[in-house]
Amino acid sequence: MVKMVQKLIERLERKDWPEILAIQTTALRAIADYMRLNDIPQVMPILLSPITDPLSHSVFDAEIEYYKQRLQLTKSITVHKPLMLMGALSSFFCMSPNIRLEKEEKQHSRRHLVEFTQVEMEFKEYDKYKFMEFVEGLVKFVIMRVKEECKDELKKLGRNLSYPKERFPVYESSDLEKLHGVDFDDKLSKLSDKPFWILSFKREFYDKEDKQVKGYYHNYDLIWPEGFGEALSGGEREHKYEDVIRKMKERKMDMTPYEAYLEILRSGKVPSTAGGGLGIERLIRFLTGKVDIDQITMFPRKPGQEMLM
Ligand code: ASN
Repeated sequence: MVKMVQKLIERLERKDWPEILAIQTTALRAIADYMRLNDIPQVMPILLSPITDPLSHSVFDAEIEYYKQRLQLTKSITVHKPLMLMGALSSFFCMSPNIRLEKEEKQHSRRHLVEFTQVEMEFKEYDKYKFMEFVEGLVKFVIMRVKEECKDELKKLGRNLSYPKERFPVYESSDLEKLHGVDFDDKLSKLSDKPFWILSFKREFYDKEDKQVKGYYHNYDLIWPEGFGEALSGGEREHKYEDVIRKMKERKMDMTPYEAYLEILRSGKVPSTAGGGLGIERLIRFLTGKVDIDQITMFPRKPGQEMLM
């Protein structure tokens, strides 16, 4: 314990917090400005709900009981997002805190925290290409601002951040897997000097599967270059009741907690949408050039690690 406290003291006393936090402040302001310029309103996050993102990998549930109701701490608000576009809103963004009690095998990934925030975005009637174009604009805007406004901080951190001028390359996951094996995203990230997209991953029930080609998903990941790995994931959404039921059955999900959600879908009033979530801590790690995500958070929150504070 004494040793762990000593390490925490050393972390809190580190000299580079002003630079890291100046870059973070600039990036957060750039995100808000870009959204405002594009007329995209900000909604407040949801922290508790009977349902949350089931995720496509296994984590421990973070549940509480409140007046005999089981409520989950948010893993992501992805299931909620399309419902927020049923009325007059055509898009929104949200700084959404997520709790994912990851298994300890993720401890050394250098990009997983059990508590993090993502910029969630969702757009009515968008397809994947329109969404990807929007995100590229956002990423370029943020990098430009940080390069302009944080020259001294980047220099002090020894970070040579380059501005990606061209459109980001787009790859199919199946092609990359043939070339690089299962961890193709990390391998290509190490070989790349600009962000890139990967299309089609078999994932949660809510990402749209092609009507003709079974197993082809209209979803995407944005990957940071220089080995920083996954930046954003998202997709076009299943919004039709029958498709969602079918996919929940295929995934052998317990539908009981989803009763209200399914009833809303059954009304046929949920529009077709596309969206995604960009990890804030992963963005700051990339911008600051810190090897480990743990270096940009003051209090450690790594999978499987004891939290002191
Ligand atoms: N929020 C992401 C999305 O919009 C998914 C995720 O966080 N698992 O698709």
